[in-house]
Amino acid sequence: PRREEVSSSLCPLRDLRTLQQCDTKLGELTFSLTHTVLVDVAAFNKGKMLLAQEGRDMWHSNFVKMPCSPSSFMVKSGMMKSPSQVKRWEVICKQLKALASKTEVDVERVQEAILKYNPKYKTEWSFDALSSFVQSIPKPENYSCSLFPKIAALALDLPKHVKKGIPLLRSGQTAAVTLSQLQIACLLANAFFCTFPHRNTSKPNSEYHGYPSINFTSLFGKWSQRSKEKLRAVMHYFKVVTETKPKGLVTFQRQCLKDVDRPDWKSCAASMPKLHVTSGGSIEAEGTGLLQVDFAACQIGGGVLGSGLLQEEILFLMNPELIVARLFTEKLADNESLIITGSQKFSCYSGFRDSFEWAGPHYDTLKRDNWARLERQIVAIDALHFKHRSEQYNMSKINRELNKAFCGFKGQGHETPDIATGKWGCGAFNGDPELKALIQLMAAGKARRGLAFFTFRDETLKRNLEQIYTLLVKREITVGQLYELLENYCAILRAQPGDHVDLFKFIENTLGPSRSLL
Ligand code: AR6
Repeated sequence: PRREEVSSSLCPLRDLRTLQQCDTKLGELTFSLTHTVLVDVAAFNKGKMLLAQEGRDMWHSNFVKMPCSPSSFMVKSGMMKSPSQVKRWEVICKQLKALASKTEVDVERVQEAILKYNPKYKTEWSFDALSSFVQSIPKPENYSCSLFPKIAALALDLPKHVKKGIPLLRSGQTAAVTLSQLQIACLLANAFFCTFPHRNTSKPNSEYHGYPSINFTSLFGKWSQRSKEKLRAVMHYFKVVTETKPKGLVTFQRQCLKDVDRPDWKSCAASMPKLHVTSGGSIEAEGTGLLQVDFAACQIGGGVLGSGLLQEEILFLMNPELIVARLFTEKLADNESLIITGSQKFSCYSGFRDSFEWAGPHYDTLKRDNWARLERQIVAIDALHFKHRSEQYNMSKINRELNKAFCGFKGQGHETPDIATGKWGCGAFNGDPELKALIQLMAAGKARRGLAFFTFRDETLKRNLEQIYTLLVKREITVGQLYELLENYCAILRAQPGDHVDLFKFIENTLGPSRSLL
């Protein structure tokens, strides 16, 4: 009986509000100074037609420098002639057309093509992983060599599909970009063939220093079990989008929490939000329809094009359209988040890290909103990375995490879905799951949104979180009061560094155990 009473303040998953249940009052598709739409808005509103919005090339520091820009040049040295400047896109076209005209090409040809317009990297770039991948897949299910020409053809269509400049989502700005899934596929096909100019180095003084990498070269180099499974997911995506043109739109919105909007946490009178806790399931499956938290790196997508294979990288591999965010999203600052609406899930997986495996296709059955976006919303928030666990029990760090989570959770004026999250910042980033759970509860409380918390098989955390939440609710603790409890907790840890008490224990000791409530 006690157990039942303890869980009584928790809510079942079905009581949380999904995107499908929200009246978002979208209206017609519109663009604005801070929302760039890369499809023709009039044609879309008339008949849901997805045509590229006319525009001009923007070889400019506020825009993505495009591979097909007439301003993109490279030096070509001929055997007999002295070096001369040529339009880079002409070289790219020549190479990709040669690939696209074949029914099958091998990895050596792909490599040769890529290096023709990236000659500087001839000795640096390896294609070991890509060729081992192709060799490792048994013949009947090995479609790679016939897929390369199709990816090349898709990449070549860039000037046809993307005519308007793609603005960079820069730090300090709240701004959004909406593109069609076909435009994304075409951009990713270009990333696959490493055509994006000025994006191959991240040296401190380089132009795109504050941006994640986008050309796929780092995925092709070092062979490992991880790279094999990653390439399976990526190739599957290209197989699907080259067979059937995807039909919707996706919006990427950078949200910046201005100083004036920063909550005064200590005086916040909001109560605890609705909470569902489960040790089974995952954010991306059972959390479908909720705002799904991406346990992000400040460089969006983290190590997805390298060797990383944690929650964020797996999410990006299952929904590869998310990878395009790397093209235009500057590193997230402490007060920023990125919200992605409408991305499609193409694959399923099993395992995590080294046990990760691509587990086959996923067929999305989600409905689309008025803007033809699949009803899936993901928010990228990057937690702090603590080298030493003790660093996190510090109010300036806690404030940073509260504001970061709030920046991801705060709505945009209309009805919003509740949130699916879990041990944000508690794996690679070494956070304390108890502290991070409370921080997320507080941010959700302030944003007036419920939480579904997936502990990812952590039974102890599930039990303890249920218990502490019940205590907080029964004692009618507000977000501000919980903030004060955290202040006291940090003060005690500072005063008695050797004497670590768990956070939940400390709260129970302070408020009196939930048992006394029953
Ligand atoms: N659903 C719910 N919980 C999950 C899931 C899932 N699908 N996957 C993992 N977990 P981690 P971080 C749990 O380490 O500490 C990436 O490289 C699981 O218990 O991915 O914020 C990013 O790019 C796991 O231990 O998040 C960043 O660089 C815990 O969530 C960095 O990792 C934390 O997952 C972020 O690290």
